[in-house]
Amino acid sequence: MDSSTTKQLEKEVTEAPKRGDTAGAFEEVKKCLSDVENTPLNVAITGESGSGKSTFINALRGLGDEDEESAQTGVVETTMEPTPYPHPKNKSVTYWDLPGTGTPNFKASEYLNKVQFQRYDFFIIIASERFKENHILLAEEIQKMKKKFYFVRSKIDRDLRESQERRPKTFNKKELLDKIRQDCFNPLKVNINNIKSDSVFLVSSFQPEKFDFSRLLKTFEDELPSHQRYVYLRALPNISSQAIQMKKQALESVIPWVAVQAAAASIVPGLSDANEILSLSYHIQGYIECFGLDKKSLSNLEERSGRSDLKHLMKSPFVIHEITYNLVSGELKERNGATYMIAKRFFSLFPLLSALVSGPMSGAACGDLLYYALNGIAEDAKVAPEAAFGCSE
Ligand SMILES: Nc1nc2c(ncn2[C@@H]2O[C@H](COP(=O)(O)OP(=O)(O)O)[C@@H](O)[C@H]2O)c(=O)[nH]1
Ligand SMILES: [Mg+2]
Repeated sequence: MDSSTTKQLEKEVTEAPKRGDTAGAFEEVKKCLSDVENTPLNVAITGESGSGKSTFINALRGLGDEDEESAQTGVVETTMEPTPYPHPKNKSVTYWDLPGTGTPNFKASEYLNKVQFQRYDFFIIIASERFKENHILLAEEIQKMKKKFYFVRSKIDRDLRESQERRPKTFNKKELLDKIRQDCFNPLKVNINNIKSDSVFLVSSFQPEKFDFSRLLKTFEDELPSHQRYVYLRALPNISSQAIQMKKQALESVIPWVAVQAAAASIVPGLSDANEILSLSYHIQGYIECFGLDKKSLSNLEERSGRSDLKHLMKSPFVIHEITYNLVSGELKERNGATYMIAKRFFSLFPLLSALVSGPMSGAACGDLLYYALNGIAEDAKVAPEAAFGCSE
């Protein structure tokens, strides 16, 4: 959650109770959380037909070519319209597959108008060989429109493989990658103002755990406006333990607020204790989906990786079992002893609210359960990159 939202919330929850409006303060927390979770993020992916746009979009969405919701790959593009691909678990994040740029008489400004450039928060320009004039024209035009763009050189695995096959004696991976990077960067450097050499990313959508894919994901995070960072991070694919860690930290940052909101259920008139458990269950289920550990995603991963043992490697009770009322209330009771550990941190953040939410299930107890659940779920998620790509990094 960005700092201005946090400040606004803190102000509201400090002042509302003074007006005798505790329920109003909790409403405000609820509204802010919902705004943060529903902030739209639209990313445009453009480049020539066949350059690997659709495959890259699937990798960003954590999907394989054969998953149900994946974009079709290896097909001739028939549409001249942008195609939206919402993130399967975070519907406010949408990746847009734009029509190919490789047409003769390509006019960047016409193209951008046609695809409604205002709609996108930033652009990814993909090429599977060198960047050409059309790519540069497009970047210049995007720059004029004060939007950000990133150059992605796709199919790096293929370059390495082919080079190794053709020149097995002299093959040098680092030299080849440096050469590709330079070849990509040189024409851009001449034409595009202020472009830096690290703004070209070498990726393989078949092996996103390798090359520059992780650096690309981190760069998006660093350069996004803070109010969009949370939805972006929640939607990260599990390609590495670094990506899993980034996602975990984002979810962790809102736990105090989620916990306060959950615990508030027992003191807001008209709501009962049961709402507390339901609210906690809802958020824990959200973590499971976010990390792709729900039944369907896990089965897909097992199928893709040809491994049938993944479910047995899971340790978190929330991943192993169905998330039921009894499971969550049982874990909450069991965890109560540990509450003191986080209570300090929690109370120091929200002295006023925590004092208010000190019923049988305090805000601190709810927060503790959420930290515990998130931790275990993120740990279990680390099997995903290993299973999908055969290595943990
Ligand atoms: N080796 C390799 N092939 C890729 C990669 N990305 C895409 N491809 C292949 O390139 C072809 C075109 O990919 P696609 O994503 O459909 O391109 P689009 O037309 O730009 O959407 C397909 O056969 C893909 O399997 C990659 O990272 N590595
Ligand atoms: Mg395509």
